[in-house]
Amino acid sequence: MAKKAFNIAPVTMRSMPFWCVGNPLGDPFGGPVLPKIDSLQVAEILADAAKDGLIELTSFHDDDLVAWDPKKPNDDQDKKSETYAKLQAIKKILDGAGIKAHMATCSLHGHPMFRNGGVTNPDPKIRAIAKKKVERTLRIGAMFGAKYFTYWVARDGFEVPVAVDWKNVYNWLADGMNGVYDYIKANKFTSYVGATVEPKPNEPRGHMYLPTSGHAVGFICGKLKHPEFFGVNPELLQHESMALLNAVHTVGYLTSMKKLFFLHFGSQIKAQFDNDFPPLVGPEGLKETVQMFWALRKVGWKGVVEYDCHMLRADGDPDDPIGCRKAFIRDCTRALSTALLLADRLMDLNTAGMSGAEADLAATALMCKLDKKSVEEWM
Ligand code: XUL
Ligand code: MN
Repeated sequence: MAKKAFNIAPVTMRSMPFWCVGNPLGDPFGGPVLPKIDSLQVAEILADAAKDGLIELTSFHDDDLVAWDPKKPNDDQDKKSETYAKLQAIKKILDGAGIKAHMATCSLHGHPMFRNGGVTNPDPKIRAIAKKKVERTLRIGAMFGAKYFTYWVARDGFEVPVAVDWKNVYNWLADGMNGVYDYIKANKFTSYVGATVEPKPNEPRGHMYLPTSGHAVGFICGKLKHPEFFGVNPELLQHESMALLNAVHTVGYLTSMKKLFFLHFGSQIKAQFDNDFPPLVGPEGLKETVQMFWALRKVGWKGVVEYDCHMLRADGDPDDPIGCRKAFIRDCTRALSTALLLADRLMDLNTAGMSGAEADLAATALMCKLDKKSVEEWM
């Protein structure tokens, strides 16, 4: 019997990006634990996960699929190129497993030429190259039927405030985003229903130009020519927790502003570097994660949850680099279902007449299925 399509409120579909599966688990203090695998192998792993009913969608950076050569900005359009052949081969694998592309994002962080920014680079020549790279990514996204283009702040940021051209920097950023809209429309790329900003407070830069969801919404509404086309994909718990913000607050704000387009999902220790722990993994965040899904259901939001995390470096198994990657996908989906089940227990929460402390304890008791009597017996 065919497995029922996944759709458990508020999550309509689950997406696993290429870069999370391909991640070889290096960090600033040690090299990769796993061999880097080719994008065709990543596609095969994703295809197996889809066949096992664990995911429905995927996403990618341009560089996750095919190499980029700035001297060949249009190689994706050349049907005789290696790039074109590889993109088609990846597409065949994904199509065969019924995996659709959720979003495409442009890597403006990997190449050293973008070390001082992509679309906000003070050098107009680098900004022009970044624009071409974004356009190539938009074409690749269209080839895969991507619904969103995502801009995450990447290296658009600074360490030295007095070195920033504050008069122009947000105009350059707006030019970059307006260019995305114009290119999609000029080329009639109908798969795109919108574009998103993914805010992050720091890392890789000391400070990034759109550090929080609040900054992103203000920028979209205040500076872009087509604010209705743009929304936010916050990365929760990670990016907002790095700035000590709360995920329930973030989704409450973004849904109220009608700007929550989809979620990036993982786990995080507050105020640390971007942990990108798998969802619910790590010492913190169970309550916040569950209450985030509770809040999303309460406000009636429905949408895609995209894992954006990697397996713990300690869990990487160099002797089984494919198997541990498959286990990682299963763990992410198991964690999401765990959070959704726990959030479901909160739906009957009625805090009328309770103090704040009573409401919080009642929510925890409900989440943990503890009845009042058993708790009182242990008091
Ligand atoms: C970085 C991050 C990115 C974006 C896509 O912290 O989250 O992976 O989601 O580039
Ligand atoms: Mn992300």
